[in-house]
Amino acid sequence: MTILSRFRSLTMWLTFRRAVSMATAVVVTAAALPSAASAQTIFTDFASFLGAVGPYGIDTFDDLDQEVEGPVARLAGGYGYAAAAAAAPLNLFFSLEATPGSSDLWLSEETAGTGILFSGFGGSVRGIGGFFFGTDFGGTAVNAPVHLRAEDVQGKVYQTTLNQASPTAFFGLLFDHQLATLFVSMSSPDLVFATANDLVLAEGATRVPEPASVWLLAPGAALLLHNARRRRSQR
Ligand SMILES: [Ca+2]
Repeated sequence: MTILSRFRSLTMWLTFRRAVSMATAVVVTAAALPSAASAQTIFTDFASFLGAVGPYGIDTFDDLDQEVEGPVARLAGGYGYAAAAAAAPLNLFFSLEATPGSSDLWLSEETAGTGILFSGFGGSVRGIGGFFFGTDFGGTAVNAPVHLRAEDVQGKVYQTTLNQASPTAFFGLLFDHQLATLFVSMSSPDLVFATANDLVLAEGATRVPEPASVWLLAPGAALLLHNARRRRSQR
């Protein structure tokens, strides 16, 4: 993939330049915000994430055409969602080959600095994960920090920066409540494009009562038994 393939016209190039300058300003603002405390579990191991969640589906992006106009409706297994280039004047995505000739395609923003917004998850989706990293003009993965911002339907936010982001570095989140959005963005002004692969959407695991919970119920049961005996004795 060549540099020219990212910019098909002068208009796109100018739009891109404007987007980069805007993104730089946004990053400065975001860096000053503290991460809000929220209820979620963090995973950096793919297998551990899949073992902790309930039913899940994966969107490999391997079916993408070279350019996809967003927002685009996607499926991760049986779970529908939308992907969009947030605040992008051009809502386009590129799919990139992991290696030349490979059938493993990635989803990437076309305009550096816009980021990719994942949203519109089904009501049962509480977990999200995948491989989030940056790519250069040619679609090659580069070493650059990736910012993630996830929010559940109750407005609880989790933000983090992946400093070791790469196509093989997994990151996943499991919320206590339904997932609302995940925003993936780059802070680097060095023309790095936010990229994702193998997006996983998951339900929470079905919880069975733990023995400790059963014993907590015991005093209540004893009280009920006591009252029943007292009623009988009063007859
Ligand atoms: Ca892929």
